[in-house]
Amino acid sequence: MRKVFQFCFFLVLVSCVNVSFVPDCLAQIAINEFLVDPARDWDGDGALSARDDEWVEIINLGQSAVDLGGYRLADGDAKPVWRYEFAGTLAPGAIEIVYGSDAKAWEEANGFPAYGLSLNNSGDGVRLYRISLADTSVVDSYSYEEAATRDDRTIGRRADNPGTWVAFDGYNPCTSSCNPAGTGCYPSPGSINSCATATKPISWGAMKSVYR
Ligand SMILES: [Ca+2]
Ligand SMILES: [Ca+2]
Ligand SMILES: [Ca+2]
Repeated sequence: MRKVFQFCFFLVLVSCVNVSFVPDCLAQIAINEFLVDPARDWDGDGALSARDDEWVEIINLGQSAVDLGGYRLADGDAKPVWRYEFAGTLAPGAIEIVYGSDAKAWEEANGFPAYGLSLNNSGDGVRLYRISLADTSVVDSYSYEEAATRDDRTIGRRADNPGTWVAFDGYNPCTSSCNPAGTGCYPSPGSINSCATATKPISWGAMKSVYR
């Protein structure tokens, strides 16, 4: 029995060490990207709203579909105040996005104050919980500082390395103060966090060196 335990422990250890390639240590359903401080009409209702245009994405990092019943979002409060509960099924690799306006509608329908996702611009947290019978547990969470989320910057997981978080700052390039670091890439609401349109400023000297 002891050897079996040791072998299993070894497997867990190996899988954790390789988190950058095989995200076994990450929850199957995880926070993928979020926007705290909207400066444009992200939910497409024609109006800019500090509440309604916030958004949070979740992703299924596993190999099988997951029933999202019981998965809920909260902000960084020590005692969770529920902002949204997911429903339906999320296929492997699929992403679901929740706008502040979706959270507001859920709150109104379920008797909670209509604060939307309630992600404080000055620093807060995004937490994904799962409620299963009498058990409520944090599945994934991320605490952020103000700079990395200011005016249309998002924070999200790298698609090629989900254990690493970066800032998607294409609309509002980070200076050295961003934590996590900026990428120059744009936010990708509802889709894989891509860097295909990276536009980090490049100096004339660096550009000339490419053609030498
Ligand atoms: Ca906010
Ligand atoms: Ca809007
Ligand atoms: Ca995305």
